[in-house]
Parts: sequence; C-alpha cells; structure tokens
Amino acid sequence: MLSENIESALNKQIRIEAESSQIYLSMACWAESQGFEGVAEFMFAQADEEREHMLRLLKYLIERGGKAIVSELSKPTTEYTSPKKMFEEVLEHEVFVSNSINDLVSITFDEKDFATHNFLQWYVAEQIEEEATARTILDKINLIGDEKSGFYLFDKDVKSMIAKKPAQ
Ligand code: OFO
Repeated sequence: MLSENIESALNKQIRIEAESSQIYLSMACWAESQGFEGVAEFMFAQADEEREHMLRLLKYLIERGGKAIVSELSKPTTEYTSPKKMFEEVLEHEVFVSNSINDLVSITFDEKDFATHNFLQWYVAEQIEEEATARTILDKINLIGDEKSGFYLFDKDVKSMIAKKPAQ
C-alpha cells in the first residue's frame, strides 16, 4: 500500500511527464514550421516517450492501490528563436525532471517504500540517457556555429538518433 505522501509525489511526477510530452510536441511543431524535419521527427518521438513515462507511473500507482490523477497541464512555449535555444531548453527541462525524480527517490527512501524505490530506478537511468542526448545535440549545434549548410546535415543527424535510443 502506498502512503499518501508517496501517492501525491507520484501524481506530481505524472503531471511533469505529461507536461514534458506537451513541451516536446510543441517543439516538434515549431521545428516542422522551420523546415527541420529530422528534428521534428525526433521531437515527436520524444513526446511519445514522455507519454510512455507518464503511463508507466500512472499504471504503477493504480497497481499499488493508489488513486492516479489526470490533471490539467501548463501550455508550453510555441516559439523558439533557434534550434540551439530550443535544445538548451530541452537540457534545462531534463535536468529539472532529473531533480524531480531524485526528490521522489529520496522520499521513498525516507519512508522505506523499497518497492517504489526499486520501480523508480528505471527513471533514474532514463534521465542519465536523456540528459546525455540533449548534451550531445547541443555539442553538434556548437560545432556547426552559424554555418547554414551545416544545419541540413544536423537535421538528418538528429533524425538518425531516434532509432539509437534503447528500448523501454
Ligand atoms: Fe525525459 O522525462 Fe521522462 O522521465
């Protein structure tokens, strides 16, 4: 049985994952509007992944006899000044998510809820992966600099990173 505290912390994380999905969906739309088809596809895939993360938490909560809450979500930004700015926001957001997962893990530890603690280890590993991906993409953008032609290859390159993500 989940404690009320852990139930509410898991519901908070469910909302964060759902908002992550919305943010990446919005980034996909912006990338598409700018002609970055590869980046758009990557972001659509990220949005799907975040929805999976949300569902995984939601189903766990239900399985443990808790009450899962589907809450309203904040409206994401719809405009970005450049791919660089957008991926900086991705990294910043993933660091925020990692901190939130860490806080959650710490609560399960304090409450000796080792089942939930164990369940959350998948998210801990996933966050390492997601932060690393954002950093890799930012490194590529920094290498291109202002070279317009570089963005054509960059776009293709980002698209090729979709398949490289490990299966969930
Ligand atoms: Fe990338 O946030 Fe989910 O876990």
